[in-house]
Amino acid sequence: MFLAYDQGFEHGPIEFNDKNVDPLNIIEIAQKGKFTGVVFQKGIAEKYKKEIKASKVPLIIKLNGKTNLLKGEAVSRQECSVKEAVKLGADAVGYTIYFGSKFENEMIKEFGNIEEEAHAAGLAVILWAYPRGKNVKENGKTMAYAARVGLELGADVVKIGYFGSVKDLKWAVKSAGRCKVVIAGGKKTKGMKFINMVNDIMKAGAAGLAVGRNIWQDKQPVEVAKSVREVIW
Ligand code: FBP
Repeated sequence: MFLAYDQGFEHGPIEFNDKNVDPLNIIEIAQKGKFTGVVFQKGIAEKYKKEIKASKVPLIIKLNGKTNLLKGEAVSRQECSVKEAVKLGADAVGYTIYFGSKFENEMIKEFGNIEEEAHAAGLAVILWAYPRGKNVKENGKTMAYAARVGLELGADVVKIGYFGSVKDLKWAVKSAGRCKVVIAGGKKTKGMKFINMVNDIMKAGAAGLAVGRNIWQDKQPVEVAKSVREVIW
């Protein structure tokens, strides 16, 4: 149950309100919501190190990122080293690959090096696996492919999207073998939609979630986290 908070980088502060724009608010939600990991970029991990440590929530540092001001083929390059993540107290590192982008080979290469270095340092490795590019559709089928490549590249956990089919997700989970599958949340939804999705993905055999907006954009984030926990455990 990972709380993702790299959207300020990926989408911009347009995602935030007065409260959740503050990383301290997210650290508090992660702690009170009993998340098993919180995802930050290195800048937040460094500036809020003391509070993150005190929260005792395991830290996942995202090693690459891109803004959505960049148009064209999807590419996200490494901007934080494994060494820096270790220094900042990370328990795991995360990295996004856009499979099918014309730059996928560069991202695969970077991830290959990260995986070796992180495992040698005793960190877990999480792959954000998104099929994305001019000629690629992001759907249940391509997600299974992305999940499989996660296993083959040595990720411990692969994070993929969910497109509404339990059957497709079951196949993605099977394709990922011993690499655990977690699901991204997407845009904030209303009513029970999010919790119903959590139900579905657990039925499909996913290990859990790595979500952001459906938690911290809610008026009662800790309550939503509790409902999620009740489904997962
Ligand atoms: P959300 O649950 O808020 O969608 O977060 C999951 C996540 O993978 C984030 O870690 C990341 O910032 C974002 O989605 C990227 O979304 P996209 O690539 O669709 O813009």
